[in-house]
Amino acid sequence: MRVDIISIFPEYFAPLDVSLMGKARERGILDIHLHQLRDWTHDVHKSVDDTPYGGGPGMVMKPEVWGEAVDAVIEDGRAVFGKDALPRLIVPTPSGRPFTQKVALEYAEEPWLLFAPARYEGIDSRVVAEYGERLRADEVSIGDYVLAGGEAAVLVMVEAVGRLLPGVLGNARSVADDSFAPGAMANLLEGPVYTKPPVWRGHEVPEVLLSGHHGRIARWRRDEALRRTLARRPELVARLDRDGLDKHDRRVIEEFGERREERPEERAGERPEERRSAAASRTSFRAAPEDMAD
Ligand code: JD8
Repeated sequence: MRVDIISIFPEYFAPLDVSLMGKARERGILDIHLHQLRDWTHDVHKSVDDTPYGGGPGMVMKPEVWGEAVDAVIEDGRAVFGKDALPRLIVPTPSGRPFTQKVALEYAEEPWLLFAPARYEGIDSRVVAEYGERLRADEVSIGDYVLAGGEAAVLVMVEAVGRLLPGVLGNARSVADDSFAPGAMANLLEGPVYTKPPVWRGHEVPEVLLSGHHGRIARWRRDEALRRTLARRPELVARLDRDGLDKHDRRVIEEFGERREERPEERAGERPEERRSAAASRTSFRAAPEDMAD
């Protein structure tokens, strides 16, 4: 996969030289090109921003500079992909569509991504409009908090996509096991993990994990993942497809609800919306009569 990144802080992407992404580049699986946006300015101050039309705080990034930069980088890539090739343009912005594991899996199928991280108040909106007529241009957000610029979001997305590329992750872990990945544990949070020693500062590793009984271990891990998801992300449980839940799952969800009712102190740190949605997820999973059999 080819990845181009245009930024006024290309040095921000030094982390892509190390660890998993660094190895993916060494192996030629990931081909990352960094570009300094100011290389497409023509004034002595290398200006990339100007005051916002309509007034208001801050500065907006100039369309002409981004236009020249994106056009030049597309020409670069066409030397590799062919004269009509076009990248998928990805513009991080707090007002973008959520970047999710599903979007990461989609991007991992692309041969060529072009990231346009901005600064200031963002890029003149005509740039995305202009390129949106010629290629797939996505405005995406990595989360409901405000960053100072798009670079950190690009780092997040390149790692989330890069680790999905064939040959990047050792076989120690397959992406199929990821939280939020399609499949059995889809949309369940990872459960707790442990390694040696069996006792640390008086804290013991759960006995079942030392039992060697793979069936019980798998069951325990699923239960823990369910409980953690119910406690921290009940809206994800509500999204679980009911047919993917077995009788035991439904009982775990039921008991979680009961325990909450019995021990409201457990809910001490719980935010009202968590309380409400936990209640919601419980009712929608009220155990079916056949579950209560034994
Ligand atoms: C790109 C400029 C800063 C944003 C005025 C603060 C993504 N999840 C996310 N949070 N924030 C961003 C993000 C913030 C950015 C830019 C992405 C470019 N800023 C601006 C508007 C308000 N400042 C993001 N993805």
